[in-house]
Amino acid sequence: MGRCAQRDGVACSHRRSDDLQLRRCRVDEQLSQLAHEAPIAVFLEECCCVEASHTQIMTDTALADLASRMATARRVTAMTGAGVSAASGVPTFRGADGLWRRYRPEDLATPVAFAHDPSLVWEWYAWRREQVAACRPNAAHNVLARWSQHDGFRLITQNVDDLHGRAGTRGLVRLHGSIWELKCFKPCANGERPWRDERVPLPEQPPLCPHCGGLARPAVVWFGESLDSAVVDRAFEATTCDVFLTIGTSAVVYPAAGFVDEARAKGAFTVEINTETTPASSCVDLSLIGPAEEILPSIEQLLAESK
Ligand code: BJW
Ligand code: ZN
Repeated sequence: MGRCAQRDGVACSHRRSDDLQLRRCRVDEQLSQLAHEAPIAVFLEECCCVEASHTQIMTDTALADLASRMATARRVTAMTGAGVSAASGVPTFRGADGLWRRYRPEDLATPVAFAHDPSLVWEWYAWRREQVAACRPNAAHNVLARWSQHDGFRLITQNVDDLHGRAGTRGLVRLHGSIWELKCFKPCANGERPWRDERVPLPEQPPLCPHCGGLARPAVVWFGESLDSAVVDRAFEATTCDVFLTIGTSAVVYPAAGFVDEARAKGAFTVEINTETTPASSCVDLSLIGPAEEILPSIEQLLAESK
């Protein structure tokens, strides 16, 4: 018996075996875990060591259970990260093609880096603004935008691309700001409040503060900077809910990474949707391994059928 080559990680403890009965037992075991609400990982991509039909049963059961919880929940909160925009063509930060693979964050996403070389940092942001401008919201953004029309649904995002907004999301909590907003770097009295500028390219590089003529910066939250306290309060308040979904985030950047634990500690049923396992995977009640742009429409479909 060898380890599953495809997923030799925390969430996949399956062992390769020619013994079909053993494989069945493992699936049965996971199904019964689900019934008893123990943490469980469900792979929506085919796993080499579980028969496809069994993987499908696990997936269907997990999704049906989640949909029924969401249908009866008074409050549902979702928190998203860069993975939600991956299908739109926006690079993630830490994946194989992630932004941090080509640039060191400490070179680009800190106030010290900006003070040291504002032109370099603005070059990076100008490139990203150009890239995001050509992207459209995908099925994941669209499902979340439709859910946001219901009272009791909250969406917190770490993303700065504004694709949730463009999909029509209501009451969005943006933890890390927006690349479409600028503020004064100093900041001067009037330049502390961000202003919106969606021009691509910006007419001046680096752009200047219209109030004091000093350097303007992207109105995003860099490493070592505090998040807006009112925004954090809203996000924290949203962790009081019946179901909390953490979607497409590597769950390593705080304070965002702590919200799922906070929600679980307050009694929420916690769910992760991600193409890979993360530090959150072993802590949530249900870990759905697969693309958000496929899983969210499946959940939406099940919710519609349950009406
Ligand atoms: C899919 C998919 C598909 C792919 N479907 N899934 C030591 C311990 C604890 C904390 C700290 C510490 N040292 C310092 C800190 C604090 C620091 C921190 O957390 N650092 C950690 C890295 C350790 N945090 C801060 O500094 C924050 N401020 C703060 O805490 O203030 C108080 C304080 C200050 C100083 C010291 C201590 C406290 C500020 C954080 C700001 C983060 N800013 C950035 C840049 C924003 C601007 C910009 O974009 O340019 O925000 S960093 C970057 O990471 C960006 C993101 O919002 C954030 C999170 O990334 P995300 O969204 O999770 O993306 P990825 O790429 O990491 O993951 C994508 C995931 O999607 C992957 O898992 C894929 O598998 C998955 N995926 N396709 C579903 N189709
Ligand atoms: Zn200014």
